[in-house]
Amino acid sequence: MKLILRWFSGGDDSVTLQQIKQIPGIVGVATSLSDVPVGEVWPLERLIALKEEIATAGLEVEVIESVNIHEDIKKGLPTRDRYIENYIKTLANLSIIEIKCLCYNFMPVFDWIRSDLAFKLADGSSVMSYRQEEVLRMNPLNMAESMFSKAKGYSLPGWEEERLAAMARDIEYYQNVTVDQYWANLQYFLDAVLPYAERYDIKMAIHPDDPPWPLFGLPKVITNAENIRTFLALNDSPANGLTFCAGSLGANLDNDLPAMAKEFSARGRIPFAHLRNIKRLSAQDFDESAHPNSYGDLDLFAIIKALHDTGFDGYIRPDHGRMIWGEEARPGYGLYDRALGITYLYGLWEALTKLQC
Ligand SMILES: [Mn+2]
Repeated sequence: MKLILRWFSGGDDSVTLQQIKQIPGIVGVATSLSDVPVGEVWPLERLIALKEEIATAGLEVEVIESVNIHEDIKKGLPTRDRYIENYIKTLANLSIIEIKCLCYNFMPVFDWIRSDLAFKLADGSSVMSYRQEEVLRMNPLNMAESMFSKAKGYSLPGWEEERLAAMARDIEYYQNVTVDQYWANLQYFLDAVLPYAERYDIKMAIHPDDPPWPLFGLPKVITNAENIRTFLALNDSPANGLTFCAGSLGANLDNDLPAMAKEFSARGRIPFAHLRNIKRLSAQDFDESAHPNSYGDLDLFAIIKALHDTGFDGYIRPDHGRMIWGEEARPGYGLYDRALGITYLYGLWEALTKLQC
């Protein structure tokens, strides 16, 4: 098991590699080249420079998060083959800098959604929050504007500008795409890419839909245990895996996270885990919360135990954190609370390891 932190390259992060290196237990970062337009090949020379920059700080980079998937692939358009070809070329370049795991998602149009990126709690900390009614009230295009205006000038992962321009047209398009067609489009992508991922020794790790339910008539597929089984059955390659995001999957009350972690980790299909907690306010409303069990509704201990018991040897990151101690940073990605969160996870893992001996 390796503990890592997400870090945004190219001067787009308030947190430095040196600060990350000082957090106990952390061996590396998950990062990306977020300025490469979706669908284009990631240039090898830039990847080599990125790896060097991270290595100079004494850290590893074995996880990329994310290489986003062009909308034409998700729509199943004839033009998808060109973008899939580029994706495979990017995989080849990633293998040269020895990337072992690639997190991606297959969410149509929008990436993750929150109604507030800095919701104030009584203790003065702020968190990202989700209120279903507020999201439904917002015209989807207003939502993009609202996400940008609350991002404090930082780019938001998954909310790339070139993607937003076509948003209205895309939402319209998906109204006529059935869930079955959407699964077929995902399978087409997997069948094309996974043989190369295997050859390059890169585990593909799909991120669940966040939140894990349909919105604005858009198909959502990576939402619960049954759908994840369907996903894994689309292609049996050992490179076909899941980013087990506790916060995303945990927003659905019906998801039994420890059982899911156990099942999919035992099958060797969880190369990467995002472990964070949420406080549920109702079936479709929640606040992100501090990591320890008593601060949220998810049993992080039981989840990490399920991973530990099944011989998990992938990567874990604390995912998002609250904003505390007056920190100014990209929403969800400050230094302080993620450092607290990862130290908690590190402690749980150490205790489980010692109890086993
Ligand atoms: Mn996540």
